[in-house]
Order: sequence, then structure tokens, then C-alpha cells
Amino acid sequence: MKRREIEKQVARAVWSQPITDLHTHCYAPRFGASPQPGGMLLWGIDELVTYHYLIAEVYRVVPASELPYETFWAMSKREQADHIWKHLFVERTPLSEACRGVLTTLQMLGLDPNERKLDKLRKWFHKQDPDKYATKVMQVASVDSITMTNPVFDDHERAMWERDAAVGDDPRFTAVLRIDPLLRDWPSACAKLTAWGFEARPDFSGDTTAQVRRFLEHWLDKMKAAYLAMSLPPEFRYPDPANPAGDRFIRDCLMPVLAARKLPWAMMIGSRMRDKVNPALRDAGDMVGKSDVMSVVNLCRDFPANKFMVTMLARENQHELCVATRKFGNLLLFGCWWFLNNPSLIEEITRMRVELLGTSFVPQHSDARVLDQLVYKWEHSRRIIAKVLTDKYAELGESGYDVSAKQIKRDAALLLRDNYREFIKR
Ligand code: HDL
Ligand code: ZN
Repeated sequence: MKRREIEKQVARAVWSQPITDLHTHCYAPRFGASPQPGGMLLWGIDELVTYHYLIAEVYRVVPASELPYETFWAMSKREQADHIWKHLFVERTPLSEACRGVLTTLQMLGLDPNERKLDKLRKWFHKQDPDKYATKVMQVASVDSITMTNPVFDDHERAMWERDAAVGDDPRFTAVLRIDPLLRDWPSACAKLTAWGFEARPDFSGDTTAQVRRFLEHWLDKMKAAYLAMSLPPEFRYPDPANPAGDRFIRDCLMPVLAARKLPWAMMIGSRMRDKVNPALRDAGDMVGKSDVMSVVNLCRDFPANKFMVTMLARENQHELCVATRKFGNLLLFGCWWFLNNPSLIEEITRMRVELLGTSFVPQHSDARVLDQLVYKWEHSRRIIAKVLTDKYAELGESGYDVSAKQIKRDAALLLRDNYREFIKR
């Protein structure tokens, strides 16, 4: 196949392949939708423009010395959006990935990315019904399933699940049990579990092991979770002599419960929380730190009956993590997470992964927090994945191998949907 034909076949395969988005912060409309107070499904232009990535970026242009953080947080969502639109999209060129993303979404929804004021755009979004709009966004983005992130330690979210057992039953959305505090703050997590009727003590005395297992089983089953997820700090280690309780939680509680249910543990490693960086920026205040790949190796080796999905936040970890992935079939490498979700880094990382892993990984997840972001996050990533695949197939041609359109279609399906669906099968 000539390069031009390869390009055509790859574009057709990549853009026509429905994607199962394995990690987002989007919610089914039944969780309530913005601007309804407490609505968890965020959507529309004001949410798009006040994405925490853009809040960090607008504070580079209008520093806290000019606009105190508390003043910004006291503004309405609309006022915040107008402030960001003015400074990042009108008075400056929206060159950053987070800015460009908003423009791609507007363009693909048939709206004008050159609007200097948000009011006209607001009128269009205001006419949308969140439930129907969710289906429309999935069609435009060609996403066949949205995987949620459901932090059970969040009181508002937990109350939703306790009030409405069917809250997670929207077939377009799949739940994921997110339990960061159990490794990030074991003592306070134990206190909460005990308050919820699962008697857990930081020193593992009493019936702690059984109670923690029961807690995990209760929520995994209630949510019909596809996997269990945690975001972990750069300092995460396994084993960790400095954190014997963490090791014991992993060994005696988490691993047996997940192995019995054939559910993966998704480890998202390297996020340094805002309290150590810039708490005043709230969600925008977190940072990245280099993590320890050998801890992932130790877990995959020591728990061969368990499945691990791993992504790391630091660019510096990507090559070593990719090599580690070559060593373990129970390890699924996924995504270009957060500060890596930029064209230059997605291309570098995806190229390296194809060269080391062939098609046995998941190149991307959207991490969308605002429903409409699915449109741009996948448009931008599809473009890069297609570019890398085209080059790789062309290189196969130079080696005398004639790839077929059928193979290209199959590979796109593996990378964008089937590798993940296969891995979580129980
Ligand atoms: O912990 C996570 O899942 C991260 O993705 C954070 O939510 C982060 O704030 C984010 O939205 N990254 O894209
Ligand atoms: Zn996330």
C-alpha cells in the first residue's frame, strides 16, 4: 500500500472506530447536571471555559496580586468564564492545548470559535437538554462508553449512591470505585469506614481486614464497578517499609478482593496534591512528580492473579514504565495523563509505545471533566494516533510487509476499545 493509501485507510479506521473512554470525570445525567446546584454532570460553555487547566493558565496572565484567589472563587461561574475568555481567548492568542480544545469543541458543534463574547454561545448551550446532549456529544466524539470516576469518600457522591441505587444504571456510563484516601490517608480513612459501619482500625487490630474487604466488596458491587482506581503520589512505594499499614491494606484487603472479582486496580501515579503546591488554586493546584516504576513491577510480580492498569504522570517515567509493561501480561499501560495530554508528548509517548509494545496498550483516555471536552480530547488524540500509525505502517512497507485495510481497522479497534474491554473482562 502506498503511503497516501495508508494515510487514507488509517484515517478511516481511527475516526470511524467508536472509543471506550476508560477514564473520565463525567457523570450520567441522573447524578444531576450543571448549573443545577450539586449537579455532577458538568457541561456547556461556562464549564468548558472554567476547566481547572484554564484557571491555572489565566492566573499566569492575571496574577493573584491583581485578582486575589478568594475574589475569583467568589465570582459566579459566568463571571469566571467571562474573565478567562477575555484574558486567554480575546486579549491573548488561545495557543495552549486547553484553550485550543475549547475552540475545537465549538467548531465541531457547529459554533463559531471566534466569538469575542460568550453570550451568543450561552444561548445555544442553554437550548440543550443535558440527557439528549450527552448522547449528541458521544455521537460527535464517537465514544461508545464513558467510564466515570466515583470517589466514594466524597460525601456528596456517596449520598447520591445511597439515595438512588439505580443512579449508576445509565447504559452510556460505567462506574469506577475511586478510593485514594485508603492509601493516601489510612488513619482518616479508617475513621470514616468505622463511621459507615465497617469497623477499621489503623493498626489492623480487631476485625479490620475483614471489615475493609467488606467495604470494598460492598461498593464494587453497588457500583457494578469496571475497575478500582487510585491516584497515588510520586512517593508511592510497594513494598513501603515506611508504610506497613499501606502494604498490609494492599496485600490482605485490596489484592484478594480484586482477584476474586477479576477486577483491575488502576494506579494513576505521580500526582502531587495541591496542599504541597498551591492550595489556593484548588483543583488547578496539583502538580507532577517522578514516581517509582519498580513498585509497579513488584506488584505485578507478587500478585500474578491480579490485573493492573497503570499510567504515570511524569514524562521521565514513560520509557521505564513501557519496558516494565513488556514484562507482565497482567499489566495494561494506558493514557497520556493530565500534563502529558499535549500533542508533542502524546506523539513522543505513543511512538515509543508502538515500537516497544506493538498494539498491546491503550494509547489514551480523555480524563474529561466537562462532558463536551470528549469532542476535542478525542479529536486531538485521534489525529496524533493516526499520524503515528501511518508512519509505522509505512515503515512496515519499507520492510516489504504489505499491511491490509482490514488489519489497520483491527489495530485501531484494539487500541481504542478492545484492549481495554478485553482486559476488564471477568
Ligand atoms: O486524579 C485524577 O483522576 C486526575 O485526572 C485529576 O482529576 C486531575 O485534576 C485531572 O482532571 N487531570 O486531567
Ligand atoms: Zn482523572
